[in-house]
Amino acid sequence: MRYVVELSLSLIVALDRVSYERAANIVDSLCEVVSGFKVGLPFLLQYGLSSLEKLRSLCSEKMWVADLKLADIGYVMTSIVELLAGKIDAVIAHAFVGYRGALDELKEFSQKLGIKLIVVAAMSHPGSVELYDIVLGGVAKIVERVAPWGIVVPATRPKLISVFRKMFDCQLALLAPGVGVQGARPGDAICAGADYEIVGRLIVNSDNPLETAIRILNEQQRCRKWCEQR
Ligand code: NUP
Repeated sequence: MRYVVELSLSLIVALDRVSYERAANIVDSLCEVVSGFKVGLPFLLQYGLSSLEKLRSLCSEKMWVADLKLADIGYVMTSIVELLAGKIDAVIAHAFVGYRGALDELKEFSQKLGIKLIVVAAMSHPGSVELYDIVLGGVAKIVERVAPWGIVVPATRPKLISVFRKMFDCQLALLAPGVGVQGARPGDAICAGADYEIVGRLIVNSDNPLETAIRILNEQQRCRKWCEQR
């Protein structure tokens, strides 16, 4: 894979509605060029935790994110994470449940297990502006208090990514979904300060996932250079 070694890998592939066989092919062929893979309820409810373990074994050196968007009391969120121990590297939770009795317990528990905590700071779909953006200050305070490994920010609204990047500087990783089908162009979120772009359907439903992934990485690289020169 010589033609990608020069590229920094800022891509996480979301495996949502995809057959196990296709997911396995994608994981196998993209392992070298991505930072990680993300699975959520569509995959886990259909194929189960044992399939996740099998899939992960095809590319265990990369980051595996469980996107369950946990939003519950601490006791329940930690019970869920306990079931994922050893099977994933990171877990996504919502911010709006707050710190005390929720994210405080989740942070402590996931840290003990060596699982990275990622908190949703704002979402990529249009309805996110109906609530998340209105309470941005409150969400930011919760994020600051939790001090997670990373936050989810919308690739569809790069200005918001820049706001969070300024707010948190280099203290957290910024992961941006919304590229492709949801409308954001590959590289735009990187330009705004995101560390990773999360891409699902654009790659998963393409005729040649590897080629598409490499095109996205090239685009990210081009944007990175262009942004640095601005
Ligand atoms: O705000 C968010 N938007 C979003 O799309 C937070 C997310 N975690 N996601 C996830 O990113 C979503 O659950 C899906 O797995 C992926 C985007 O998929 P696609 O639109 O690239 O197919």
